[in-house]
Amino acid sequence: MERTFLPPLTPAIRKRLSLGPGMNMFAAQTSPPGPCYDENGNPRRCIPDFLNSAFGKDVRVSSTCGKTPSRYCVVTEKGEERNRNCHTCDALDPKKHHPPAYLTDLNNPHNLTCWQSENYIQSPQNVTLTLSLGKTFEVTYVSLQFCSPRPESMAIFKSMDYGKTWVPFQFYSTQCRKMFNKPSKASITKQNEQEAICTDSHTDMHPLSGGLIAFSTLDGRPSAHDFDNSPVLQDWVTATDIKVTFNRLHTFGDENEDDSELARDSYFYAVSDLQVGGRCKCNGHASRCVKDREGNLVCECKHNTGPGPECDRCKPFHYDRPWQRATARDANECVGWHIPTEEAKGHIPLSFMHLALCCISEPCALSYGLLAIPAVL
Ligand SMILES: [Ca+2]
Repeated sequence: MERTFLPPLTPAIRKRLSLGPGMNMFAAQTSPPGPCYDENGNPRRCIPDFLNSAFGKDVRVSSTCGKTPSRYCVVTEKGEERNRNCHTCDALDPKKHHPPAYLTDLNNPHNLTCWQSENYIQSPQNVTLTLSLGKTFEVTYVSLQFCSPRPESMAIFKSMDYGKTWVPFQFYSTQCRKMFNKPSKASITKQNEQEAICTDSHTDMHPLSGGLIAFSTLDGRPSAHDFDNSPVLQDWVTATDIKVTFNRLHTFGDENEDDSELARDSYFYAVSDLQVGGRCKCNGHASRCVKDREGNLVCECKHNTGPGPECDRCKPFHYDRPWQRATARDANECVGWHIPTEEAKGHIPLSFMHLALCCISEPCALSYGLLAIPAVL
């Protein structure tokens, strides 16, 4: 966690640092009105809107039906009776294709569009969906709505380094121990709240269509109610990429019987909607994310923070108090260089830049017991 190396400054000192007349080398920036400043121009925590960050994004999938036109069959049940209605998946026919784009398109409940895998990719083979968010987000939930039955086993992973490394977020399985070597009823404590657990809920084969899996990243984690002060959970919800693996299909156990081809054509993964709910991560110092010149998503940093995609540093010449994430109680604005007062001097980090600037100013240099370098340099 990037926190203070020094005791935080008192409000009285902060006020002097920002507003001391004639003491600020860099005039305080005009505080525009908006979510990051109150009506008096004082900084306050601001956060981007909550959104489905998967919407409209490309998802890389390891298997999609219809590369060559293929049969698939949808199972329905009426009492004891089981029916299979067969159709064709054809990637080249817009009326019969089920492309990955259908995972993140507009989700209209009256006209569901479903991505669909090839048939019977059964354990130990799996099917993966990988989504790059294009920036760090604080992820609140990951949800999938199924057109097929839900998987018998699946896992959700996150990356914090744009897909180089992955850590598990959550496992689902009717056999947690066998599939993922995890207990199925683990409790979350303060000691393990940054660990993925396995659950056997939401793993039933029924409903055969329309089932939902929704993983809430903070649900049941003890420090969630004090998120501002939990670097562990702040880290836990941070992600640049999300990956879902479908590890094992549910079946009726008929895939090895006489009519096994028909049975196998009935088992596949199909999903109508993948959502990743969260906020662009800006550490409380921006109210929105925008595209930069290169087309990358970046925070629109306020409070004298940035540049940087997450407002995770103070902007140049504003290092007079250590960078901190904004909280509900304190915006932790970065403060510009100034000539220290007697009161504040003991609390201020003497950075190299600070010292360099200070030494061309005689009063400042003297305050540190130094000789000023002539300004002509
Ligand atoms: Ca869809």
